[in-house]
Amino acid sequence: MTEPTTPGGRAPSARTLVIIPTYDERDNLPGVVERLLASAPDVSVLIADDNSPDGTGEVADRLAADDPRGRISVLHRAGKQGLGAAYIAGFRWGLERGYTVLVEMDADGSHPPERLPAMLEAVDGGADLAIGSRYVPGGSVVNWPWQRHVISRGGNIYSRVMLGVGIKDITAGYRAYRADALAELDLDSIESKGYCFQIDMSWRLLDNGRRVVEVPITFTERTVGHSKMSESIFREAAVNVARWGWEKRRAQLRALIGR
Ligand SMILES: Nc1nc2c(ncn2[C@@H]2O[C@H](COP(=O)(O)OP(=O)(O)OP(=O)(O)O)[C@@H](O)[C@H]2O)c(=O)[nH]1
Ligand SMILES: [Mg+2]
Repeated sequence: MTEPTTPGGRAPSARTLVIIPTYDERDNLPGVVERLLASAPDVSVLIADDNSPDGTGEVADRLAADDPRGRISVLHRAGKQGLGAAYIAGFRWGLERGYTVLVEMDADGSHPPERLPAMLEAVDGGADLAIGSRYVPGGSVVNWPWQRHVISRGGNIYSRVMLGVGIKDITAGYRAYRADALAELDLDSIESKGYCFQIDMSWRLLDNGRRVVEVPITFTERTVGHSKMSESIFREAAVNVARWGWEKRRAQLRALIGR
């Protein structure tokens, strides 16, 4: 197989930035960063902290200062503005600095850093977006009560039907993007805040004809800290997905009847 290369002739993942958004993750962040750099020693890390009240920002600064290879940077943001906004800021930071692959990873340990090499391999093999997926063969979820399974599975089926796409885990937040696929998006126009952001991003990439591949992961629910999932985040996803699906079908219908 001929592997796609960057202009310098290297594999796309040669310059990878892993963005970790944090809000009150003081006790989780050090372990995740340690596991990440053990699994993928050549990546750079950007911690995007929204001025966490629990002092995660200072923990991040310490991690950055202590890394002898200077692989860790910290983006201190003024206050809590949601996951989507933190990632958009991280994408911009990475694109400005010439990274060729940008990764989304939670700070709570749910996204196994040990699977990052497999995801980067998928990008090097031609994927524009590699999703760390719970719902393809080999993927799984550990430590969820049955209600969470129902909500997550239901959300994915709802999105698949509404949008008419084949991605099994479209709400997943563990992802590796090729920079050029991100660079062609209008990042200013992305307003999704919660996990709707993940659906929004997938939808935009597919609309641009980009290739999405799912890589199985074992997702483990956090054991420390608390969830930032809320009813408003849930509602945002439900309403937006219905709207995008409707707009797509209306456009298809218009094309069909020639107006
Ligand atoms: N910078 C920033 N990070 C956030 C914000 N909200 C959530 N995060 C981070 O985004 C990641 C995912 O958030 P979680 O609270 O774990 O959301 P979840 O995975 O749906 O819920 P859990 O069941 O608790 O795992 C974590 O690393 C959070 O710290 C925010 O407003 N700003
Ligand atoms: Mg989580």
